[in-house]
Amino acid sequence: MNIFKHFQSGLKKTSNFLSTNIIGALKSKKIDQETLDEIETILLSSDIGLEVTNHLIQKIQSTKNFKSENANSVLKLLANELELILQPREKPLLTSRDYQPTILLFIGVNGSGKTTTIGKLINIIPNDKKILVGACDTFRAAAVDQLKKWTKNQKVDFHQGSLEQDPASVAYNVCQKAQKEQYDYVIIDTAGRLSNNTNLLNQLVKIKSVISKKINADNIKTILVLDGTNGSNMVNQVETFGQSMNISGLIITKIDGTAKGGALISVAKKFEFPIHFVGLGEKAEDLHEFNAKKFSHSMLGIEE
Ligand SMILES: Nc1nc2c(ncn2[C@@H]2O[C@H](COP(=O)(O)OP(=O)(O)OP(=O)(O)O)[C@@H](O)[C@H]2O)c(=O)[nH]1
Ligand SMILES: [Mg+2]
Repeated sequence: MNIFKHFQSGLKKTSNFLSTNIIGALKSKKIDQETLDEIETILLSSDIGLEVTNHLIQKIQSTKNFKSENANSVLKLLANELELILQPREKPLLTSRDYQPTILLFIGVNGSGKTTTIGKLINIIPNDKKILVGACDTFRAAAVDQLKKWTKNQKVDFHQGSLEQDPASVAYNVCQKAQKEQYDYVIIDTAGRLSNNTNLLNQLVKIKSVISKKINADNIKTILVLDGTNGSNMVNQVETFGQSMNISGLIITKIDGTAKGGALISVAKKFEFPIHFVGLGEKAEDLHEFNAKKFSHSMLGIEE
């Protein structure tokens, strides 16, 4: 399957919702105020957000000569506009300039997809890179096992502490090992489930501060993983984590599980953080580098 097909299939729920309803709204009608109102409601229902929705409606309004049979040109116009908004968020997570070791610290709320995304990412990093995965979710044995399983399948090295060991001390040991044994990438998984947000954030701040004692801040990338099915709640999560942690970029998962894929656009509009990857399914091959064109066009169910 080519990459565009992966995006199309991952965004099927959103594109079915958007294209079916927009085509329906345009059927046998000129584009009058009633049609525009209908399209506005559809766009808002996909969590695209008010600001972007208003912008899109204005664009449709200012483009004359749309006839009733021209639903496809409306969808194309919307896709092109969304692509322009998303374009600045494209930025690869890994670059040829990455230092040895580069630390990828994964953070995010419980169940957002951190551990699964790390498993998928290992699959993508070129084979000539030496990778060490550190399990800093020391609160649950199952969390360590879940991560270990991904690394075993893909032959990368794995470091775990003892159960309930301070996650920050595990992170410290992982960084020490990586420096000594010259790893290219260190991927650190953290727990999302703590008794409350303050505890979670304090824990993450501590992990990062301990890592910073060993590794230059420029070589630490803090990746916030967001669950795409959380819709506009993702915006709150970026704000909350952003207050305590210096976020380098985002990964948005479970796009395949929602008809509200438009929420990614709200996030892209509100924050300048790069969106490195999107999760389009549960399997190892379902993590894809974020691509504005493929995302926007697949979202509206049209060819590139
Ligand atoms: N459909 C789909 N499911 C996903 C995707 N990414 C993760 N999941 C599923 O989401 C669930 C939670 O994922 P985890 O990776 O365990 O989440 P986590 O952030 O590590 O959770 P905690 O360790 O509890 O903080 C699992 O069942 C994953 O298979 C995705 O892109 N698509
Ligand atoms: Mg986990």
